[in-house]
Amino acid sequence: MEHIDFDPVKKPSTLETEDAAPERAILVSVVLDDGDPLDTDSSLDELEALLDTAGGISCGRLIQARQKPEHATYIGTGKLQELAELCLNMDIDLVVFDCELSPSQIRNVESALDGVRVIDRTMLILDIFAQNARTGEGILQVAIANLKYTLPRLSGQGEGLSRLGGGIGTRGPGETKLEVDRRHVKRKIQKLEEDLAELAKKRATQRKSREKNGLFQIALAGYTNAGKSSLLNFLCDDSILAQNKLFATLDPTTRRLKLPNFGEVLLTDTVGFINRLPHHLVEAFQSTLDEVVYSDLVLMVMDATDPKFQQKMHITETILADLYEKRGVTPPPLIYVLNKTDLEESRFNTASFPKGLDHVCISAKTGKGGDLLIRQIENVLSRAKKRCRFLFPHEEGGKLSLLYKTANVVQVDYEADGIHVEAVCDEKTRGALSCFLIN
Ligand SMILES: Nc1nc2c(ncn2[C@@H]2O[C@H](COP(=O)(O)OP(=O)(O)OP(=O)(O)O)[C@@H](O)[C@H]2O)c(=O)[nH]1
Ligand SMILES: [Mg+2]
Repeated sequence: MEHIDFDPVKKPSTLETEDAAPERAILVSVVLDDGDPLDTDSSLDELEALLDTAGGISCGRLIQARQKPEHATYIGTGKLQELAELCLNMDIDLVVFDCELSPSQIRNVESALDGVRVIDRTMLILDIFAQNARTGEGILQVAIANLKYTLPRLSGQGEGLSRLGGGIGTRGPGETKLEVDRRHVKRKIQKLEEDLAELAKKRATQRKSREKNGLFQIALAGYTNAGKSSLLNFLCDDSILAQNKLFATLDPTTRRLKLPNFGEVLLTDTVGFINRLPHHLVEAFQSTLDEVVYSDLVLMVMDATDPKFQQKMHITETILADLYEKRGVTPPPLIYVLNKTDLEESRFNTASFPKGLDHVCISAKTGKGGDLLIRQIENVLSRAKKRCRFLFPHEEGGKLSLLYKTANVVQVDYEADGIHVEAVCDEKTRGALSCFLIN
């Protein structure tokens, strides 16, 4: 891969300060009646956890109820004044808005705050992703999301800065600095996207070859910090990074897992979800999210101790449904995995979980419920696709077309006794061709 110059996105962590002391921040929220699944306090709790993950500390919260945001500054003038005083009195470095701000809103609020930086929820999430990206693919994905976020905001540098020179003579047809910058960023995005497409192609090929080998693919999905990586570690006896930080995992990790009554399968851990996940990130992470979309079974891992359990379950389901729809695939079967049930606080959510849904209560930490989960996985997979061998008499060769249409044909051998076929197929196809099945 050609060397990529990350200049326009090479910003150090937003929250890094020179003396390495954590930045002191105030969180700001405007309560709007916009149907957000998380209430203001829970959303701010989440913002505080994001800030903590990024290395900052929350020193206070400022909440304002409004029918709609103030156009210029998001919060009203009185609140802005209050915020300025708080910042001054509490020695604040940073203000984080729990929403998406326009460039001019950021500029206007900053100019009222005298040296305090202002960022929004998306910038904070992008910052954490930038800190946590490890592999080439992760770094590319974050770089693209960052640039796409930056592009419409380039105008935010102000007319004076954006224009070459400025003043008489610069207002004619020629190209403004802003246009040059935009074109530069667009070209960067295009280049990065080409590189990413190469990696995505490789990933798709790998997935196809795993499919061809007849290995089932199970994906761990769910809210960030639910315990997906811990569950992979428990099931596969591994030690990938699991920690009480948000978005600890960005890059998919795949491990082999031997199911006692089923054989070997592949288990993939991937990036977690969050409320109002920036859509540039979802787009950029499409190729890693495809590990979930094209799996044979999804384990939806949930933190059963979370007071906002139901809401987060809904958020996760919505994100998954969007991904399936975008790719035009039928959703794979799903098992709800209620994790952290070693903790007392999980009681309420496990007891009140809807009866009709396939679910298992486990603890990735203690291993409690692990056997049950394995059995449940085996049940679902046996109902799904299986690697089978068929023997068709030569005169029934036409039946092969059904297999080609509905199954993954792994191997075909024309022998004296008939056509030997190995294929991975679902229950329906197995049923239709059951008289040709061998073993
Ligand atoms: N008590 C308890 N803690 C758990 C359990 N499973 C995970 N944890 C803790 O929950 C935190 C998050 O776990 P991870 O496995 O990193 O969660 P994740 O879903 O992979 O999170 P991201 O990759 O950041 O999206 C860690 O501090 C784990 O130790 C559990 O069953 N019981
Ligand atoms: Mg993880």
